[in-house]
Amino acid sequence: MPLPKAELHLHIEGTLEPELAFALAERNGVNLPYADTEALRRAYDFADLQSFLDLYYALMAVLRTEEDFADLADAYLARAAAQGVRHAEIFFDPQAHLARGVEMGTVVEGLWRALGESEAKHGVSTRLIMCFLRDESAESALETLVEAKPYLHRITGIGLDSAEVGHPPVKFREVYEAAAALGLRRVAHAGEEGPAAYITEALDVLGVERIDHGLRCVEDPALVARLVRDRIPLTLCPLSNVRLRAVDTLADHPLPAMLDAGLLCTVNSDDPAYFGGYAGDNFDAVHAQLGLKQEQLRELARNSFVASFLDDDEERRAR
Ligand code: ES4
Ligand code: ZN
Repeated sequence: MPLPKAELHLHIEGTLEPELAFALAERNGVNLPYADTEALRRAYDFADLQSFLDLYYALMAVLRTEEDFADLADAYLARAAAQGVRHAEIFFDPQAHLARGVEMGTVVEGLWRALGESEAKHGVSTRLIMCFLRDESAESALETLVEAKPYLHRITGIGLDSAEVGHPPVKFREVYEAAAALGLRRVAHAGEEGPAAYITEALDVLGVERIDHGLRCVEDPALVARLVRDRIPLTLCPLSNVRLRAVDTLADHPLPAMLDAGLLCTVNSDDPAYFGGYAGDNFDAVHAQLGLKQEQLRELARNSFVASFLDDDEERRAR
Protein backbone atom coordinates (compact mmCIF):
# COMPACT_ATOMS: atom_id res chain seq x y z
CA MET A 1 0.00 0.00 0.00
CA PRO A 2 1.38 3.43 -0.93
CA LEU A 3 1.61 6.00 1.89
CA PRO A 4 -1.58 8.09 2.22
CA LYS A 5 -0.70 11.60 1.13
CA ALA A 6 -2.10 14.94 -0.03
CA GLU A 7 -1.02 16.47 -3.32
CA LEU A 8 -0.73 20.26 -3.08
CA HIS A 9 1.11 21.22 -6.27
CA LEU A 10 -0.57 19.84 -9.35
CA HIS A 11 -1.51 21.64 -12.56
CA ILE A 12 -4.51 19.84 -13.99
CA GLU A 13 -3.46 20.80 -17.54
CA GLY A 14 -0.13 19.11 -16.78
CA THR A 15 -1.88 15.77 -16.29
CA LEU A 16 -2.80 15.54 -19.99
CA GLU A 17 -1.25 12.23 -21.05
CA PRO A 18 -0.39 11.81 -24.76
CA GLU A 19 -3.07 9.11 -25.20
CA LEU A 20 -5.81 11.40 -23.86
CA ALA A 21 -4.44 14.35 -25.87
CA PHE A 22 -4.84 12.34 -29.09
CA ALA A 23 -8.29 11.07 -28.09
CA LEU A 24 -9.51 14.60 -27.33
CA ALA A 25 -7.90 15.92 -30.53
CA GLU A 26 -9.91 13.42 -32.52
CA ARG A 27 -13.14 14.09 -30.60
CA ASN A 28 -12.78 17.84 -31.22
CA GLY A 29 -11.33 17.79 -34.72
CA VAL A 30 -8.09 19.41 -33.57
CA ASN A 31 -4.93 18.67 -35.54
CA LEU A 32 -1.86 17.93 -33.41
CA PRO A 33 1.53 18.48 -35.07
CA TYR A 34 2.80 15.05 -33.95
CA ALA A 35 2.44 11.75 -35.81
CA ASP A 36 1.53 9.72 -32.74
CA THR A 37 1.91 9.45 -28.96
CA GLU A 38 5.50 8.27 -29.25
CA ALA A 39 6.47 11.28 -31.37
CA LEU A 40 4.77 13.55 -28.82
CA ARG A 41 6.59 11.88 -25.92
CA ARG A 42 9.89 12.43 -27.71
CA ALA A 43 9.17 16.20 -27.51
CA TYR A 44 9.26 16.00 -23.69
CA ASP A 45 12.95 16.87 -23.57
CA PHE A 46 13.04 20.26 -21.91
CA ALA A 47 15.91 22.72 -21.54
CA ASP A 48 14.16 24.89 -18.95
CA LEU A 49 10.77 26.08 -17.69
CA GLN A 50 9.96 28.08 -20.85
CA SER A 51 10.59 25.21 -23.26
CA PHE A 52 8.16 23.10 -21.22
CA LEU A 53 5.56 25.89 -21.03
CA ASP A 54 5.60 26.27 -24.84
CA LEU A 55 4.47 22.65 -25.27
CA TYR A 56 2.14 22.75 -22.24
CA TYR A 57 0.18 25.71 -23.68
CA ALA A 58 0.17 24.28 -27.23
CA LEU A 59 -1.32 20.93 -26.18
CA MET A 60 -4.18 22.67 -24.35
CA ALA A 61 -5.73 23.22 -27.81
CA VAL A 62 -7.42 19.81 -27.42
CA LEU A 63 -9.35 20.94 -24.28
CA ARG A 64 -12.58 22.52 -25.52
CA THR A 65 -15.71 21.28 -23.72
CA GLU A 66 -16.88 20.63 -20.17
CA GLU A 67 -16.62 16.93 -20.94
CA ASP A 68 -12.94 17.35 -21.89
CA PHE A 69 -12.12 19.01 -18.57
CA ALA A 70 -14.14 16.38 -16.69
CA ASP A 71 -12.34 13.53 -18.48
CA LEU A 72 -8.96 15.15 -17.79
CA ALA A 73 -9.63 15.57 -14.06
CA ASP A 74 -11.20 12.13 -13.66
CA ALA A 75 -8.16 10.47 -15.27
CA TYR A 76 -5.85 12.36 -12.90
CA LEU A 77 -7.90 11.49 -9.82
CA ALA A 78 -7.89 7.78 -10.72
CA ARG A 79 -4.11 7.76 -11.15
CA ALA A 80 -3.54 9.82 -8.01
CA ALA A 81 -5.76 7.52 -5.93
CA ALA A 82 -3.79 4.49 -7.14
CA GLN A 83 -0.63 6.14 -5.75
CA GLY A 84 -2.05 6.86 -2.30
CA VAL A 85 -3.31 10.42 -2.83
CA ARG A 86 -6.25 11.02 -0.46
CA HIS A 87 -6.60 14.75 -1.00
CA ALA A 88 -5.67 16.94 -3.99
CA GLU A 89 -5.46 20.73 -4.24
CA ILE A 90 -5.62 21.27 -7.96
CA PHE A 91 -4.33 24.28 -9.94
CA PHE A 92 -5.92 25.41 -13.16
CA ASP A 93 -4.92 28.18 -15.60
CA PRO A 94 -8.09 29.96 -16.76
CA GLN A 95 -6.28 32.64 -18.77
CA ALA A 96 -4.77 29.97 -21.03
CA HIS A 97 -8.30 28.79 -21.85
CA LEU A 98 -10.02 32.19 -22.02
CA ALA A 99 -7.38 33.23 -24.58
CA ARG A 100 -8.51 30.31 -26.79
CA GLY A 101 -12.18 31.22 -26.52
CA VAL A 102 -12.99 28.61 -23.86
CA GLU A 103 -15.13 30.20 -21.15
CA MET A 104 -14.49 30.21 -17.41
CA GLY A 105 -17.73 28.28 -16.82
CA THR A 106 -16.70 25.51 -19.23
CA VAL A 107 -13.43 25.04 -17.35
CA VAL A 108 -14.72 25.26 -13.78
CA GLU A 109 -17.96 23.32 -14.27
CA GLY A 110 -16.15 20.72 -16.37
CA LEU A 111 -13.50 20.17 -13.70
CA TRP A 112 -16.24 20.14 -11.06
CA ARG A 113 -18.07 17.27 -12.76
CA ALA A 114 -15.07 15.10 -11.85
CA LEU A 115 -14.15 16.79 -8.56
CA GLY A 116 -17.71 16.64 -7.27
CA GLU A 117 -17.80 12.85 -7.49
CA SER A 118 -14.17 12.26 -6.56
CA GLU A 119 -14.65 11.40 -2.87
CA ALA A 120 -17.29 8.78 -3.67
CA LYS A 121 -15.59 7.43 -6.80
CA HIS A 122 -11.88 7.64 -5.96
CA GLY A 123 -11.70 8.34 -2.22
CA VAL A 124 -9.92 11.62 -2.96
CA SER A 125 -11.14 14.94 -1.50
CA THR A 126 -10.34 17.99 -3.60
CA ARG A 127 -9.93 21.76 -3.68
CA LEU A 128 -9.55 24.04 -6.72
CA ILE A 129 -6.90 26.77 -6.88
CA MET A 130 -7.12 29.28 -9.73
CA CYS A 131 -3.71 30.43 -10.96
CA PHE A 132 -2.82 33.66 -12.69
CA LEU A 133 -0.20 33.59 -15.44
CA ARG A 134 2.63 35.83 -14.26
CA ASP A 135 3.80 36.54 -17.83
CA GLU A 136 0.39 38.11 -18.52
CA SER A 137 -0.45 41.60 -17.23
CA ALA A 138 -1.70 42.50 -13.75
CA GLU A 139 -4.85 43.90 -15.44
CA SER A 140 -5.51 40.54 -17.07
CA ALA A 141 -5.25 38.83 -13.67
CA LEU A 142 -7.77 41.31 -12.22
CA GLU A 143 -10.14 40.71 -15.15
CA THR A 144 -9.79 36.97 -14.61
CA LEU A 145 -10.74 37.31 -10.95
CA VAL A 146 -13.87 39.22 -12.03
CA GLU A 147 -14.71 36.47 -14.58
CA ALA A 148 -14.41 33.92 -11.79
CA LYS A 149 -16.89 35.64 -9.46
CA PRO A 150 -19.88 33.43 -10.43
CA TYR A 151 -17.75 30.34 -9.66
CA LEU A 152 -16.08 31.30 -6.39
CA HIS A 153 -18.16 28.73 -4.47
CA ARG A 154 -16.06 26.14 -6.33
CA ILE A 155 -12.69 27.87 -5.84
CA THR A 156 -10.71 27.74 -2.58
CA GLY A 157 -7.74 29.88 -3.45
CA ILE A 158 -5.50 31.61 -5.95
CA GLY A 159 -1.98 30.90 -7.16
CA LEU A 160 0.62 32.37 -9.49
CA ASP A 161 2.42 30.34 -12.14
CA SER A 162 4.06 30.32 -15.60
CA ALA A 163 7.35 32.08 -16.53
CA GLU A 164 8.84 33.35 -13.27
CA VAL A 165 11.99 35.36 -14.00
CA GLY A 166 11.21 39.02 -14.75
CA HIS A 167 7.72 38.75 -13.26
CA PRO A 168 8.19 39.38 -9.53
CA PRO A 169 5.34 38.82 -7.08
CA VAL A 170 4.85 42.57 -6.50
CA LYS A 171 3.37 42.82 -10.02
CA PHE A 172 0.29 41.02 -8.61
CA ARG A 173 -0.15 42.90 -5.32
CA GLU A 174 -3.56 44.29 -6.26
CA VAL A 175 -5.18 41.04 -7.40
CA TYR A 176 -3.90 39.24 -4.29
CA GLU A 177 -5.42 41.97 -2.10
CA ALA A 178 -8.72 41.67 -3.95
CA ALA A 179 -8.70 37.87 -3.64
CA ALA A 180 -7.96 38.06 0.10
CA ALA A 181 -10.93 40.44 0.52
CA LEU A 182 -13.09 37.77 -1.20
CA GLY A 183 -11.96 35.19 1.35
CA LEU A 184 -9.71 33.25 -1.02
CA ARG A 185 -6.61 31.42 0.24
CA ARG A 186 -3.31 32.50 -1.33
CA VAL A 187 -0.31 30.57 -2.64
CA ALA A 188 2.30 31.42 -5.32
CA HIS A 189 5.08 29.77 -7.25
CA ALA A 190 8.37 31.36 -6.16
CA GLY A 191 12.01 30.34 -6.18
CA GLU A 192 11.70 27.72 -8.94
CA GLU A 193 13.80 29.55 -11.55
CA GLY A 194 13.46 32.92 -9.84
CA PRO A 195 15.63 34.12 -6.94
CA ALA A 196 15.09 33.65 -3.20
CA ALA A 197 14.04 37.32 -3.05
CA TYR A 198 10.83 36.37 -4.93
CA ILE A 199 9.95 34.02 -2.05
CA THR A 200 10.39 36.80 0.50
CA GLU A 201 8.33 39.14 -1.69
CA ALA A 202 5.52 36.59 -2.11
CA LEU A 203 5.28 36.33 1.69
CA ASP A 204 5.58 40.06 2.42
CA VAL A 205 3.62 41.57 -0.47
CA LEU A 206 1.14 38.87 -1.53
CA GLY A 207 0.52 37.38 1.93
CA VAL A 208 0.80 33.80 0.68
CA GLU A 209 0.32 30.89 3.10
CA ARG A 210 2.40 28.39 1.10
CA ILE A 211 5.23 28.65 -1.40
CA ASP A 212 5.07 26.49 -4.52
CA HIS A 213 8.56 25.10 -5.22
CA GLY A 214 10.59 27.48 -3.02
CA LEU A 215 13.67 25.48 -3.96
CA ARG A 216 16.00 28.47 -4.08
CA CYS A 217 15.29 29.49 -0.46
CA VAL A 218 18.44 27.51 0.32
CA GLU A 219 20.46 30.42 -1.10
CA ASP A 220 19.27 32.73 1.71
CA PRO A 221 19.90 31.44 5.27
CA ALA A 222 17.84 34.25 6.85
CA LEU A 223 14.88 33.28 4.66
CA VAL A 224 15.28 29.60 5.59
CA ALA A 225 15.22 30.58 9.27
CA ARG A 226 12.02 32.57 8.69
CA LEU A 227 10.31 29.73 6.78
CA VAL A 228 11.21 27.31 9.58
CA ARG A 229 10.07 29.70 12.33
CA ASP A 230 6.76 30.54 10.66
CA ARG A 231 6.12 26.95 9.49
CA ILE A 232 5.56 28.09 5.89
CA PRO A 233 5.02 24.98 3.75
CA LEU A 234 7.00 24.45 0.56
CA THR A 235 5.41 22.33 -2.18
CA LEU A 236 8.49 20.77 -3.76
CA CYS A 237 8.38 18.82 -7.04
CA PRO A 238 11.58 16.77 -7.35
CA LEU A 239 10.99 15.09 -10.73
CA SER A 240 9.89 18.44 -12.18
CA ASN A 241 13.12 20.03 -10.95
CA VAL A 242 15.15 17.38 -12.76
CA ARG A 243 13.17 17.60 -16.03
CA LEU A 244 13.26 21.43 -16.08
CA ARG A 245 16.92 21.40 -15.03
CA ALA A 246 16.56 23.31 -11.78
CA VAL A 247 18.90 20.60 -10.46
CA ASP A 248 21.39 18.51 -12.47
CA THR A 249 20.25 15.13 -11.15
CA LEU A 250 17.87 13.99 -8.44
CA ALA A 251 20.88 13.09 -6.30
CA ASP A 252 21.75 16.83 -6.27
CA HIS A 253 18.32 17.87 -4.96
CA PRO A 254 18.48 19.81 -1.67
CA LEU A 255 15.39 18.07 -0.20
CA PRO A 256 17.33 16.05 2.44
CA ALA A 257 19.16 19.19 3.63
CA MET A 258 15.88 21.12 3.62
CA LEU A 259 14.25 18.49 5.85
CA ASP A 260 17.28 18.51 8.14
CA ALA A 261 16.99 22.31 8.38
CA GLY A 262 13.46 21.87 9.71
CA LEU A 263 11.60 23.21 6.69
CA LEU A 264 7.99 22.06 6.25
CA CYS A 265 8.57 20.30 2.92
CA THR A 266 6.01 18.42 0.84
CA VAL A 267 6.59 16.32 -2.29
CA ASN A 268 4.32 16.75 -5.31
CA SER A 269 4.16 16.00 -9.01
CA ASP A 270 3.60 19.45 -10.67
CA ASP A 271 2.88 18.30 -14.25
CA PRO A 272 3.02 14.51 -13.99
CA ALA A 273 2.22 13.70 -17.63
CA TYR A 274 5.29 15.68 -18.69
CA PHE A 275 7.78 15.08 -15.87
CA GLY A 276 7.81 11.31 -15.53
CA GLY A 277 5.54 10.56 -12.63
CA TYR A 278 2.64 11.11 -10.26
CA ALA A 279 2.84 11.80 -6.51
CA GLY A 280 3.78 8.25 -5.52
CA ASP A 281 6.43 8.13 -8.25
CA ASN A 282 7.98 11.27 -6.74
CA PHE A 283 8.00 9.63 -3.29
CA ASP A 284 9.57 6.49 -4.78
CA ALA A 285 12.23 8.55 -6.57
CA VAL A 286 13.34 10.50 -3.48
CA HIS A 287 13.53 7.21 -1.60
CA ALA A 288 15.52 5.40 -4.28
CA GLN A 289 17.75 8.21 -5.57
CA LEU A 290 18.00 10.65 -2.66
CA GLY A 291 18.21 7.99 0.02
CA LEU A 292 15.32 9.31 2.11
CA LYS A 293 14.45 6.87 4.90
CA GLN A 294 10.96 5.52 5.62
CA GLU A 295 10.66 7.91 8.58
CA GLN A 296 11.41 10.88 6.30
CA LEU A 297 8.84 9.67 3.75
CA ARG A 298 6.30 9.46 6.58
CA GLU A 299 7.25 13.01 7.62
CA LEU A 300 6.66 14.22 4.04
CA ALA A 301 3.26 12.51 3.93
CA ARG A 302 2.31 13.97 7.34
CA ASN A 303 3.47 17.42 6.20
CA SER A 304 1.25 17.21 3.13
CA PHE A 305 -1.88 17.03 5.30
CA VAL A 306 -0.64 19.68 7.75
CA ALA A 307 0.08 22.04 4.83
CA SER A 308 -3.27 21.40 3.13
CA PHE A 309 -6.33 23.62 3.27
CA LEU A 310 -8.33 20.86 5.00
CA ASP A 311 -9.69 21.69 8.44
CA ASP A 312 -8.71 19.46 11.39
CA ASP A 313 -11.67 17.09 11.08
CA GLU A 314 -11.28 16.67 7.32
CA GLU A 315 -7.56 16.14 7.81
CA ARG A 316 -8.11 13.30 10.30
CA ARG A 317 -10.52 11.59 7.94
CA ALA A 318 -8.18 11.92 4.94
CA ARG A 319 -5.00 10.57 6.57
C1 ES4 B 1 4.44 25.01 -14.20
CL1 ES4 B 1 6.59 23.61 -13.35
C2 ES4 B 1 5.67 25.05 -13.56
N1 ES4 B 1 6.20 26.21 -13.20
C3 ES4 B 1 5.51 27.34 -13.41
N2 ES4 B 1 4.33 27.36 -14.01
C4 ES4 B 1 3.79 26.20 -14.39
N3 ES4 B 1 2.63 25.92 -15.01
C5 ES4 B 1 2.56 24.61 -15.18
N4 ES4 B 1 3.66 24.03 -14.70
ZN1 ZN C 1 3.96 24.24 -10.67
